[in-house]
Amino acid sequence: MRSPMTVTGRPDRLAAPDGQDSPRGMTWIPGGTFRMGSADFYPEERPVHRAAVDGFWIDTGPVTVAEFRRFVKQTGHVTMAERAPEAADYPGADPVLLVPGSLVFAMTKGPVDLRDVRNWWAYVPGANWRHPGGPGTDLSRRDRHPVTHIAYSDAVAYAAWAGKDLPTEAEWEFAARGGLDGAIFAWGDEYMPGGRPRANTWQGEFPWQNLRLPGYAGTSPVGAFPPNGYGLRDMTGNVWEWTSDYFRPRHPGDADKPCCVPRNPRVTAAPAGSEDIPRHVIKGGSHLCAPNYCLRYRPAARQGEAVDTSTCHLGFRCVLRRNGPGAGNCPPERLSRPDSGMARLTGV
Ligand SMILES: [Ca+2]
Repeated sequence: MRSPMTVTGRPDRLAAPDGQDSPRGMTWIPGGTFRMGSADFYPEERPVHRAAVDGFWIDTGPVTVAEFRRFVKQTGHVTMAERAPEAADYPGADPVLLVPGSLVFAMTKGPVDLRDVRNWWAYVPGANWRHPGGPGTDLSRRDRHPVTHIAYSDAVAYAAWAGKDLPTEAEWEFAARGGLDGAIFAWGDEYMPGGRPRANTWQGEFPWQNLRLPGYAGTSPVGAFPPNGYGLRDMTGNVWEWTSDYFRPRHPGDADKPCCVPRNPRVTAAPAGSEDIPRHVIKGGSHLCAPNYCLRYRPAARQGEAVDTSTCHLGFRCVLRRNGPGAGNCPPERLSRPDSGMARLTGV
Protein backbone atom coordinates (compact mmCIF):
# COMPACT_ATOMS: atom_id res chain seq x y z
CA MET A 1 0.00 0.00 0.00
CA ARG A 2 1.41 3.34 -0.99
CA SER A 3 1.58 5.84 1.79
CA PRO A 4 0.21 9.26 0.96
CA MET A 5 3.53 10.60 2.22
CA THR A 6 5.17 9.42 -0.96
CA VAL A 7 2.90 11.59 -3.03
CA THR A 8 4.30 14.94 -2.08
CA GLY A 9 7.01 14.28 0.43
CA ARG A 10 5.29 16.33 3.08
CA PRO A 11 4.71 13.73 5.77
CA ASP A 12 4.04 16.23 8.52
CA ARG A 13 0.88 17.36 6.80
CA LEU A 14 -0.24 14.19 5.11
CA ALA A 15 0.24 11.51 7.73
CA ALA A 16 -3.02 9.83 8.60
CA PRO A 17 -4.22 10.04 12.21
CA ASP A 18 -2.99 7.57 14.79
CA GLY A 19 -0.53 6.09 12.33
CA GLN A 20 -3.30 4.45 10.32
CA ASP A 21 -2.50 3.51 6.76
CA SER A 22 -4.54 5.32 4.19
CA PRO A 23 -6.99 3.05 2.38
CA ARG A 24 -5.74 2.12 -1.07
CA GLY A 25 -6.13 4.95 -3.55
CA MET A 26 -7.02 7.48 -0.88
CA THR A 27 -5.16 10.43 0.62
CA TRP A 28 -5.48 11.81 4.12
CA ILE A 29 -6.56 15.44 4.23
CA PRO A 30 -5.77 17.11 7.54
CA GLY A 31 -8.63 19.17 8.88
CA GLY A 32 -8.53 22.92 9.02
CA THR A 33 -10.31 26.22 8.69
CA PHE A 34 -10.39 27.95 5.35
CA ARG A 35 -12.01 30.65 3.26
CA MET A 36 -14.69 29.00 1.17
CA GLY A 37 -16.06 30.59 -2.00
CA SER A 38 -14.83 33.47 -4.11
CA ALA A 39 -15.89 37.09 -4.60
CA ASP A 40 -14.23 37.45 -7.99
CA PHE A 41 -16.12 35.24 -10.44
CA TYR A 42 -19.74 33.99 -10.45
CA PRO A 43 -22.51 35.04 -8.03
CA GLU A 44 -23.16 31.52 -6.72
CA GLU A 45 -19.63 31.40 -5.26
CA ARG A 46 -20.31 34.38 -2.98
CA PRO A 47 -19.87 35.38 -0.29
CA VAL A 48 -16.44 34.23 0.81
CA HIS A 49 -16.96 32.82 4.29
CA ARG A 50 -15.04 30.79 6.83
CA ALA A 51 -15.63 27.08 7.24
CA ALA A 52 -13.87 24.28 9.11
CA VAL A 53 -13.63 20.60 8.27
CA ASP A 54 -12.29 17.69 10.27
CA GLY A 55 -9.65 15.49 8.69
CA PHE A 56 -10.81 12.83 6.22
CA TRP A 57 -9.56 10.54 3.47
CA ILE A 58 -10.46 11.34 -0.12
CA ASP A 59 -9.96 9.35 -3.30
CA THR A 60 -6.69 10.54 -4.81
CA GLY A 61 -8.39 10.75 -8.21
CA PRO A 62 -11.91 10.56 -9.58
CA VAL A 63 -13.44 7.08 -9.80
CA THR A 64 -12.17 5.47 -12.99
CA VAL A 65 -13.88 3.37 -15.63
CA ALA A 66 -12.03 0.28 -14.36
CA GLU A 67 -13.15 0.90 -10.77
CA PHE A 68 -16.74 1.49 -11.81
CA ARG A 69 -16.73 -1.66 -13.94
CA ARG A 70 -15.69 -3.68 -10.89
CA PHE A 71 -18.62 -2.22 -8.95
CA VAL A 72 -21.09 -3.04 -11.73
CA LYS A 73 -19.76 -6.58 -12.06
CA GLN A 74 -20.21 -7.24 -8.36
CA THR A 75 -23.55 -5.54 -7.86
CA GLY A 76 -25.32 -5.63 -11.23
CA HIS A 77 -25.98 -1.92 -10.82
CA VAL A 78 -27.77 -0.37 -13.78
CA THR A 79 -27.08 3.34 -14.09
CA MET A 80 -29.81 5.89 -14.56
CA ALA A 81 -28.64 6.59 -18.11
CA GLU A 82 -29.22 2.91 -18.94
CA ARG A 83 -32.86 3.05 -17.82
CA ALA A 84 -35.74 4.61 -19.74
CA PRO A 85 -37.21 7.74 -18.14
CA GLU A 86 -40.73 7.11 -16.79
CA ALA A 87 -43.25 9.00 -18.91
CA ALA A 88 -45.19 9.92 -15.74
CA ASP A 89 -42.13 11.68 -14.40
CA TYR A 90 -41.71 13.81 -17.51
CA PRO A 91 -45.12 15.14 -18.52
CA GLY A 92 -45.02 16.78 -21.91
CA ALA A 93 -41.78 15.16 -22.92
CA ASP A 94 -41.28 14.16 -26.54
CA PRO A 95 -41.85 10.36 -26.46
CA VAL A 96 -38.84 10.00 -28.74
CA LEU A 97 -36.73 11.10 -25.80
CA LEU A 98 -38.20 8.64 -23.28
CA VAL A 99 -35.50 6.08 -23.99
CA PRO A 100 -32.31 5.34 -22.09
CA GLY A 101 -29.66 7.91 -22.86
CA SER A 102 -27.50 10.71 -21.58
CA LEU A 103 -26.20 14.15 -22.50
CA VAL A 104 -23.28 14.23 -24.91
CA PHE A 105 -21.27 17.24 -25.99
CA ALA A 106 -20.75 17.96 -29.68
CA MET A 107 -18.25 20.53 -30.87
CA THR A 108 -19.81 23.14 -33.16
CA LYS A 109 -18.50 24.18 -36.55
CA GLY A 110 -18.13 27.80 -35.52
CA PRO A 111 -19.03 30.34 -32.84
CA VAL A 112 -22.56 30.01 -31.46
CA ASP A 113 -24.82 31.79 -29.00
CA LEU A 114 -23.25 30.84 -25.66
CA ARG A 115 -26.53 31.49 -23.84
CA ASP A 116 -28.17 28.41 -25.35
CA VAL A 117 -26.59 25.17 -24.15
CA ARG A 118 -28.61 23.23 -26.71
CA ASN A 119 -26.11 24.45 -29.28
CA TRP A 120 -23.62 21.89 -27.98
CA TRP A 121 -25.50 19.46 -25.75
CA ALA A 122 -27.72 16.67 -27.07
CA TYR A 123 -29.65 13.92 -25.33
CA VAL A 124 -28.20 10.88 -27.10
CA PRO A 125 -30.10 7.57 -26.85
CA GLY A 126 -27.70 4.78 -25.91
CA ALA A 127 -25.11 7.07 -24.35
CA ASN A 128 -23.99 5.84 -20.92
CA TRP A 129 -20.80 5.02 -19.03
CA ARG A 130 -20.04 2.12 -21.36
CA HIS A 131 -20.67 4.22 -24.47
CA PRO A 132 -19.60 7.71 -23.47
CA GLY A 133 -20.01 9.21 -26.94
CA GLY A 134 -23.18 7.26 -27.71
CA PRO A 135 -23.71 4.03 -29.66
CA GLY A 136 -20.62 3.05 -31.60
CA THR A 137 -18.25 4.42 -28.97
CA ASP A 138 -16.69 2.24 -26.31
CA LEU A 139 -14.20 2.20 -23.47
CA SER A 140 -11.14 1.07 -25.34
CA ARG A 141 -8.03 2.60 -23.79
CA ARG A 142 -10.21 4.40 -21.26
CA ASP A 143 -9.79 2.19 -18.18
CA ARG A 144 -7.86 4.87 -16.34
CA HIS A 145 -10.16 7.70 -17.42
CA PRO A 146 -12.80 8.97 -15.00
CA VAL A 147 -16.12 7.21 -15.39
CA THR A 148 -18.77 9.53 -16.87
CA HIS A 149 -22.55 9.63 -17.39
CA ILE A 150 -23.07 9.20 -13.65
CA ALA A 151 -26.28 10.49 -12.06
CA TYR A 152 -26.36 11.33 -8.36
CA SER A 153 -27.95 8.03 -7.34
CA ASP A 154 -25.25 6.12 -9.26
CA ALA A 155 -22.52 7.92 -7.32
CA VAL A 156 -24.28 7.23 -4.01
CA ALA A 157 -24.68 3.54 -4.90
CA TYR A 158 -20.98 3.22 -5.72
CA ALA A 159 -19.96 4.98 -2.51
CA ALA A 160 -22.14 2.65 -0.43
CA TRP A 161 -20.62 -0.39 -2.15
CA ALA A 162 -17.12 0.92 -1.51
CA GLY A 163 -17.90 1.62 2.15
CA LYS A 164 -17.40 5.33 1.60
CA ASP A 165 -19.40 8.53 1.24
CA LEU A 166 -19.62 11.37 -1.21
CA PRO A 167 -17.75 14.47 -0.05
CA THR A 168 -19.56 17.49 1.26
CA GLU A 169 -18.96 20.63 -0.74
CA ALA A 170 -16.79 22.01 2.07
CA GLU A 171 -14.65 18.85 2.20
CA TRP A 172 -14.29 18.85 -1.57
CA GLU A 173 -13.30 22.51 -1.76
CA PHE A 174 -10.89 22.27 1.18
CA ALA A 175 -9.18 19.28 -0.45
CA ALA A 176 -9.08 20.94 -3.89
CA ARG A 177 -7.31 23.97 -2.47
CA GLY A 178 -4.36 21.80 -1.50
CA GLY A 179 -3.41 24.06 1.39
CA LEU A 180 -3.41 27.27 -0.70
CA ASP A 181 -6.02 29.24 1.21
CA GLY A 182 -7.74 31.81 -0.98
CA ALA A 183 -5.85 31.00 -4.22
CA ILE A 184 -7.78 31.21 -7.49
CA PHE A 185 -6.69 27.80 -8.80
CA ALA A 186 -5.77 24.51 -7.17
CA TRP A 187 -2.12 25.29 -7.94
CA GLY A 188 -1.95 29.07 -7.31
CA ASP A 189 -3.17 32.29 -8.88
CA GLU A 190 -1.79 31.93 -12.41
CA TYR A 191 -3.89 30.11 -15.01
CA MET A 192 -1.05 28.50 -16.97
CA PRO A 193 2.25 28.89 -15.14
CA GLY A 194 5.07 28.59 -17.63
CA GLY A 195 2.47 28.43 -20.42
CA ARG A 196 1.56 24.86 -19.52
CA PRO A 197 -1.96 23.73 -18.68
CA ARG A 198 -2.23 22.43 -15.12
CA ALA A 199 -5.59 20.72 -15.56
CA ASN A 200 -7.66 19.17 -18.32
CA THR A 201 -9.65 22.19 -19.43
CA TRP A 202 -10.64 23.59 -22.81
CA GLN A 203 -8.05 25.73 -24.53
CA GLY A 204 -9.35 27.88 -27.35
CA GLU A 205 -12.75 29.40 -28.05
CA PHE A 206 -15.54 27.22 -26.67
CA PRO A 207 -17.38 25.35 -28.14
CA TRP A 208 -15.92 25.31 -31.65
CA GLN A 209 -12.13 25.62 -31.40
CA ASN A 210 -10.31 23.08 -29.26
CA LEU A 211 -6.57 23.72 -29.34
CA ARG A 212 -5.92 20.59 -27.28
CA LEU A 213 -2.87 22.16 -25.65
CA PRO A 214 -2.62 19.33 -23.12
CA GLY A 215 -3.10 16.79 -25.92
CA TYR A 216 -6.61 15.68 -24.95
CA ALA A 217 -10.06 16.26 -26.34
CA GLY A 218 -12.53 14.96 -23.79
CA THR A 219 -11.47 13.18 -20.64
CA SER A 220 -7.86 12.30 -19.84
CA PRO A 221 -6.34 9.44 -17.83
CA VAL A 222 -6.48 10.22 -14.10
CA GLY A 223 -3.11 11.61 -13.07
CA ALA A 224 -2.09 13.06 -16.42
CA PHE A 225 -1.70 16.48 -14.81
CA PRO A 226 0.37 17.51 -11.78
CA PRO A 227 -1.13 16.87 -8.32
CA ASN A 228 -2.19 19.68 -6.03
CA GLY A 229 -0.52 20.40 -2.69
CA TYR A 230 -2.26 17.45 -1.04
CA GLY A 231 -1.22 15.08 -3.82
CA LEU A 232 -4.73 14.94 -5.33
CA ARG A 233 -5.26 14.44 -9.05
CA ASP A 234 -7.75 16.04 -11.39
CA MET A 235 -9.68 17.90 -8.69
CA THR A 236 -10.27 20.72 -11.14
CA GLY A 237 -10.79 19.96 -14.81
CA ASN A 238 -11.30 16.57 -16.48
CA VAL A 239 -14.77 15.80 -15.03
CA TRP A 240 -17.14 17.66 -12.72
CA GLU A 241 -17.66 15.79 -9.44
CA TRP A 242 -20.82 15.26 -7.39
CA THR A 243 -20.98 16.34 -3.75
CA SER A 244 -23.58 15.44 -1.15
CA ASP A 245 -24.72 19.04 -0.58
CA TYR A 246 -27.95 20.35 -2.00
CA PHE A 247 -27.41 23.41 -4.17
CA ARG A 248 -28.16 26.86 -2.85
CA PRO A 249 -27.63 29.79 -5.23
CA ARG A 250 -25.28 31.48 -2.78
CA HIS A 251 -23.26 30.68 0.31
CA PRO A 252 -24.23 31.76 3.80
CA GLY A 253 -22.16 34.72 4.97
CA ASP A 254 -20.04 34.95 8.08
CA ALA A 255 -22.60 37.40 9.47
CA ASP A 256 -25.22 34.64 9.44
CA LYS A 257 -23.38 32.82 12.22
CA PRO A 258 -21.42 35.33 14.27
CA CYS A 259 -20.82 32.87 17.10
CA CYS A 260 -18.43 30.56 15.42
CA VAL A 261 -16.98 29.12 12.26
CA PRO A 262 -19.28 26.29 11.10
CA ARG A 263 -17.63 22.91 11.46
CA ASN A 264 -18.26 20.28 8.77
CA PRO A 265 -21.05 22.33 7.19
CA ARG A 266 -23.37 20.53 4.82
CA VAL A 267 -26.62 21.40 3.13
CA THR A 268 -28.94 18.47 3.75
CA ALA A 269 -32.18 19.77 2.24
CA ALA A 270 -33.20 21.56 -0.91
CA PRO A 271 -33.97 25.24 -0.38
CA ALA A 272 -37.67 25.99 0.03
CA GLY A 273 -39.35 26.92 -3.20
CA SER A 274 -36.63 25.51 -5.42
CA GLU A 275 -37.25 23.58 -8.60
CA ASP A 276 -38.98 20.21 -8.54
CA ILE A 277 -35.97 18.10 -9.39
CA PRO A 278 -33.51 18.50 -6.53
CA ARG A 279 -30.07 19.74 -7.40
CA HIS A 280 -26.81 18.84 -5.76
CA VAL A 281 -23.59 20.79 -5.91
CA ILE A 282 -21.05 19.68 -8.48
CA LYS A 283 -17.47 20.94 -8.27
CA GLY A 284 -14.29 21.39 -10.20
CA GLY A 285 -15.28 22.11 -13.78
CA SER A 286 -14.34 19.85 -16.64
CA HIS A 287 -12.57 19.40 -19.95
CA LEU A 288 -15.30 21.60 -21.40
CA CYS A 289 -14.55 24.64 -19.24
CA ALA A 290 -12.84 27.45 -21.15
CA PRO A 291 -11.72 30.96 -20.28
CA ASN A 292 -14.40 32.37 -22.63
CA TYR A 293 -17.12 30.17 -21.16
CA CYS A 294 -17.60 28.54 -17.78
CA LEU A 295 -14.39 29.57 -16.08
CA ARG A 296 -15.03 26.98 -13.40
CA TYR A 297 -11.83 24.96 -13.16
CA ARG A 298 -11.33 26.49 -9.72
CA PRO A 299 -11.87 25.13 -6.20
CA ALA A 300 -14.49 27.79 -5.38
CA ALA A 301 -16.55 27.19 -8.54
CA ARG A 302 -19.84 25.36 -8.16
CA GLN A 303 -22.97 24.52 -10.03
CA GLY A 304 -26.26 22.90 -9.14
CA GLU A 305 -26.92 19.73 -11.14
CA ALA A 306 -30.29 17.99 -11.22
CA VAL A 307 -30.03 14.57 -9.59
CA ASP A 308 -31.43 12.80 -12.64
CA THR A 309 -28.88 14.26 -15.02
CA SER A 310 -25.82 12.52 -16.39
CA THR A 311 -23.35 13.84 -18.92
CA CYS A 312 -20.09 13.05 -20.65
CA HIS A 313 -18.24 15.43 -18.33
CA LEU A 314 -19.64 14.47 -14.91
CA GLY A 315 -18.17 11.89 -12.54
CA PHE A 316 -17.32 11.72 -8.83
CA ARG A 317 -14.89 10.67 -6.13
CA CYS A 318 -15.51 9.44 -2.58
CA VAL A 319 -14.38 10.23 0.95
CA LEU A 320 -13.98 8.19 4.10
CA ARG A 321 -14.40 9.80 7.48
CA ARG A 322 -12.89 8.59 10.70
CA ASN A 323 -16.30 7.74 12.09
CA GLY A 324 -16.99 5.55 9.09
CA PRO A 325 -19.36 5.70 6.15
CA GLY A 326 -22.89 6.99 6.32
CA ALA A 327 -22.25 9.84 8.71
CA GLY A 328 -24.45 12.63 7.45
CA ASN A 329 -24.69 11.27 3.95
CA CYS A 330 -27.63 12.54 1.95
CA PRO A 331 -29.70 9.60 0.71
CA PRO A 332 -30.42 9.24 -2.98
CA GLU A 333 -33.32 11.32 -4.14
CA ARG A 334 -36.49 10.27 -5.75
CA LEU A 335 -35.48 10.23 -9.35
CA SER A 336 -37.80 12.96 -10.46
CA ARG A 337 -41.15 14.47 -9.74
CA PRO A 338 -44.26 15.41 -11.69
CA ASP A 339 -44.08 18.78 -13.41
CA SER A 340 -40.36 18.47 -13.41
CA GLY A 341 -38.15 20.63 -15.54
CA MET A 342 -37.07 17.53 -17.47
CA ALA A 343 -33.51 18.36 -16.64
CA ARG A 344 -32.34 14.94 -17.69
CA LEU A 345 -33.67 15.42 -21.18
CA THR A 346 -32.99 19.05 -21.76
CA GLY A 347 -29.60 19.69 -20.29
CA VAL A 348 -28.23 22.10 -17.77
CA1 LIG B 1 -12.42 17.07 -11.53
